[in-house]
Amino acid sequence: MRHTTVGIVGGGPAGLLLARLLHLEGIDSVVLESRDRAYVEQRQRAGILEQTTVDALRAAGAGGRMDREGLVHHGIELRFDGGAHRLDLPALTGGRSVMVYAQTEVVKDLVALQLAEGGPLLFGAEVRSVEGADTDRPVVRYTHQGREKELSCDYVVGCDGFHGVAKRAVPEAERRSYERTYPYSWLGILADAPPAYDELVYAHSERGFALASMRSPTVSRLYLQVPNGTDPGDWPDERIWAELDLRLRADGGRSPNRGPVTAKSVLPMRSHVTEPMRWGRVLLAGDAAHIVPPTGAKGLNLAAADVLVLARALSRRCATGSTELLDAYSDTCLRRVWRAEHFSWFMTTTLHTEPGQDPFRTRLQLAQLERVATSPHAAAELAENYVGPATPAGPSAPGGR
Ligand code: RFL
Ligand code: PHB
Repeated sequence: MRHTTVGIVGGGPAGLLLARLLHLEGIDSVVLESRDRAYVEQRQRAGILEQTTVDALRAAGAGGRMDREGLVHHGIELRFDGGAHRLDLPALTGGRSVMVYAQTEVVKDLVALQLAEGGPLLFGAEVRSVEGADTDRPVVRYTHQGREKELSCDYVVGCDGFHGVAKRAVPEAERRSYERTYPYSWLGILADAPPAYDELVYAHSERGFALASMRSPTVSRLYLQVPNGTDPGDWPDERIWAELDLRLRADGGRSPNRGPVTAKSVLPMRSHVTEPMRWGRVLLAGDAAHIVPPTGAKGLNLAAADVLVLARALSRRCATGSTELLDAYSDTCLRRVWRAEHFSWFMTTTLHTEPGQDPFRTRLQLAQLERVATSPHAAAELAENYVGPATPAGPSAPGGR
């Protein structure tokens, strides 16, 4: 049976970044990804990177194209009640900003690096189970090219997303799940149209939430709140543009620029945390352990934050034999996870309109948004959460091992 130091289940951003950080520490790993390369590289998802994620990608040697093509954003706009309010992120957070650089591009950069200089990254390798979490040699069972295979590991990291199998390595009696679903989804489109706004626009409206984001100076990414169970086929392009106009246009404001729609999909909204994030020699990272609704732009950033803590902990373990950081891994990550869960829930419930929402709730939402627009303290609270913590989490942050 093949053996590796760290078996990584899932080749999304969490798994790929972990493999890269371990490689730079001289720790070998194998990444097993069930999908093919094209699918993983084209999956439309996150767009906003916090500073610590940007720093992590640079430290991983994956920052070259990001620094050339990524768009640094110093503000976001909140639209509500017919008006618009800009949050100046650096002014409110002591100089921090975010970067717009799509997850698809992060994944492409990390895949290219891994294939060029890293350990094995197997596409089409579907993990069936992770066994022996409480032994010294956990085993990953997977199927590749029609054959059943096994990988013996010193540690296994489950980076296999919300529907992954790795979390089942934590005995059911010991696993705690916390979950919230929301009575609405997002319809997301990509359009070949220059973004009409310089910064992201988050719009509250009684017709439902809308978000104007971007992928590049020529590609817009736009979202509309829609009912759960919506069929994208019920939303021809013309209907989408008309609805975006109604929701995004503040008093005297501009409509989004229109252009050919190149992708259209509906995504449900969910909050979820699985605890603990470690059982024996199996550790969970990213969406495998926690999901946030996308309104706070936290999912990818949490995945990167977990992986930074984990790479440092595994590196300490390999260099010194100490399991101190590994022992602290779950608690260390969960502090940041729950902060992000709260922020994502807050942004979601403040900006969306529930089906049949009563006017009282709408007035509460507007009062909260008004508070952010008029109180520097409330604005700073939102901005700090949006740009994320200044340093990576962890007992030894920011850096030393
Ligand atoms: P992923 O990306 O889901 O990757 C998991 C990988 O594991 C593979 N896999 C398996 N492989 C082998 N064997 C198995 N049995 C396997 N089961 C699964 C899968 O094929 C996949 O490749 O999780 P990861 O790496 O933890 O990364 C998490 C992020 O993808 C996610 O949190 C973000 O995309 C969330 N998110 C956003 N996050 C942000 O930080 N900023 C944003 O602006 C933002 N916007 C978004 C988002 C997520 C969205 N959707 C679609 C949920 C916008 C959207 C619309
Ligand atoms: C995106 O660009 O896809 C995006 C940006 C901000 C969010 C969610 C998604 O809050």
